[in-house]
Amino acid sequence: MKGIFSALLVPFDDQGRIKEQGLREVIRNNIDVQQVDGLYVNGSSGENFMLTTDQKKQIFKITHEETNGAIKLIAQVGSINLDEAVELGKYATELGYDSLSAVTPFYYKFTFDEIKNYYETIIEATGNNMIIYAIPALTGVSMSLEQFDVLFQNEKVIGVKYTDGNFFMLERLRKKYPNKLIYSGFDEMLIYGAVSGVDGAIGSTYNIHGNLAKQIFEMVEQGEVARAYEVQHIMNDIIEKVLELGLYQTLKEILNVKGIDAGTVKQPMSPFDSGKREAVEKLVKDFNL
Ligand code: NGF
Repeated sequence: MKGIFSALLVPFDDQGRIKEQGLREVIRNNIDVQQVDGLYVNGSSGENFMLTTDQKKQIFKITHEETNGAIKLIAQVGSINLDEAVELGKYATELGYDSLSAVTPFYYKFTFDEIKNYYETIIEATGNNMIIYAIPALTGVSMSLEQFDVLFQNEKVIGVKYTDGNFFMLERLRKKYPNKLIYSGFDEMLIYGAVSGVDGAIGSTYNIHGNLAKQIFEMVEQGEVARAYEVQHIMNDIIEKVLELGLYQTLKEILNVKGIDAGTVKQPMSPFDSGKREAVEKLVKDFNL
């Protein structure tokens, strides 16, 4: 369960339907070209929170089928509809996903006891392992070290996907929990996570440059931090441009330019602005994506 995981992008048509063949192409690119160690399925990058339960199941199924055991699979099943989270957790577990993950429940100001109960309910109903998905910038839920302590007491809680820039907290978690899996969440900060001793990283941009992320990770493991930093500079030149042009739209357009059918994003997100196509073509060419 260690290494670089792409947060899987999901191709949609302009009616918001999943493009199955395109999804298979995006998965193959991750396995064959980016050579990532695993996929994080139905996360933010999969536009999960805009999908129906059936669509989420369809994505779990196609991904499981296409990967066919070649790489590890984490199923993000979190939802503020706990019944849905349990249903998806059971579904992914039956398919054979290596672990579940669930975003901290958001929108309402849930108490910590409610958050704890949410995780325990999914774990008890599925019997599967759980990776906490902490992403305070989007959920507004920022957990303290003491709260992580409580959740980590459950041995089925095997780790955390930590999408935050609080490296003090990351260091504290690493020191206290050498045996829990910690995944770094912000791709543009991968090197800091790697230096802090994370077990892996999960991110959207690895769909287009997972190979660079793997280099950073391996170089840091070999103590070659200066070289790793050079690669992070390259990765961040790409990410900076992607963020400027629109995150998921541009990642998909990069894949489209490369001949992989990544489709478009789902409404209410706006589709890629075709006026920016030339900038994307230049990015693909300049960075040999
Ligand atoms: O897309 C976001 C939103 N974050 C992702 C990642 O942490 C979560 C990150 O890779 C994710 O991809 C998922 O749950 O599916 C960023 O896209 C990347 O660092 C660019 O900022 O915060």
